[in-house]
Amino acid sequence: MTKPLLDLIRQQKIPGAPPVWLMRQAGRYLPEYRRVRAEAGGFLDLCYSPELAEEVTLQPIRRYGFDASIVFADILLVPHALGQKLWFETGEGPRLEPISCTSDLSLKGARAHLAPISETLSRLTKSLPASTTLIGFAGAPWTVATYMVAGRGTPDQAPARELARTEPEKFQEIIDMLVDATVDYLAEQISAGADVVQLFESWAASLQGEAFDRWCIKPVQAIISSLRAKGFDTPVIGFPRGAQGPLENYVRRTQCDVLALDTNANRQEVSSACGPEVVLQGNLDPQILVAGGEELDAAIDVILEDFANRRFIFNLGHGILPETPPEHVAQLMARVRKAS
Ligand code: 1CP
Repeated sequence: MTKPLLDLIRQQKIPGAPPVWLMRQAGRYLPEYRRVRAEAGGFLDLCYSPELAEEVTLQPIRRYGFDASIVFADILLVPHALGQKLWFETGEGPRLEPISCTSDLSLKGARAHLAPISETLSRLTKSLPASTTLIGFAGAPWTVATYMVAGRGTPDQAPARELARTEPEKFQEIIDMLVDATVDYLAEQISAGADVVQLFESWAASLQGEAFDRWCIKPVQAIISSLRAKGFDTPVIGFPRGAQGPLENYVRRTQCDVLALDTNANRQEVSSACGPEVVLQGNLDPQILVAGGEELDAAIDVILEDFANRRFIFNLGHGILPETPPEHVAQLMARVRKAS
């Protein structure tokens, strides 16, 4: 049995209907997720319970038959594994005890701390349909560091940008530690069965020029080259959301295999700038998925047309919104699968 999404990345063939999955395809828009989440107690309990995390990972696959499944976890488990305090405020989101250097952090216990996520992946290799590609993931270092330094999500990432500007050596130590932890974490995920891994750079937009190069490109480049040096040829999806510079430059420098486009990326421009060896992923506006109806069908058709002559993976430009009606996801699947 072959895996259409993995095959698409590995081979140079353009298929009829593109493979499809959606960022945040497991989550609050699904009633069956909300039930398991309530049973688990807290969000972190869910992430660290392989049996429950396996179940919520499988839920959207059962419902919609996506071509890929992304392991249920969170990008903030890495700082947690390094020893930073992490908790989720109900209705608000993640909170960390802010740090400005690595002195209270350590790589030592990280692998053992993150072992439940590998266990979830290993269970999924047995429970997923044979045609479903299994995706592992981590946050890219800059994005994870923005949460570590601010202690929470911020609109402009000011605390991390400030630290990077005023104390670059200290900030570099945080980034270097994240690079090491992420290489180890992804290597464990691949060994446990991940076919592909995605690096989420959700806050690429707040850095420009040299800062973008130093804090976004170089760490991702270091992660990918370390994985290759360890003998892993697993495809890597890069997702520099809102990145200002030319995206073909990001691909060339980081050596990611797939470039995930955010909602605002210009498909035709990126498509002509990136060679045929680059697989693109994206980029339906999650708001249009909430809207549904003819507007959704039309938006899907434009994406299919823009990418018709190249290898691409259908996805959203960012995660599914919690208010998304589940039947709109079924509508999307029917529309994308009908393409040929
Ligand atoms: O049940 C709940 O209330 C928790 C909501 C939730 C979920 C379902 C959070 C909290 N994380 C997740 C799972 C998750 N997070 C997955 C796996 C599920 C899937 O995709 O099917 C993944 C890949 C992530 C990645 C993630 N976490 C990112 C990168 C992607 C993105 O959205 O930009 C980021 C920035 C986070 C941090 C985070 N975790 C949760 C929230 C609400 C946030 C954002 C906080 C903020 O910026 O304020």
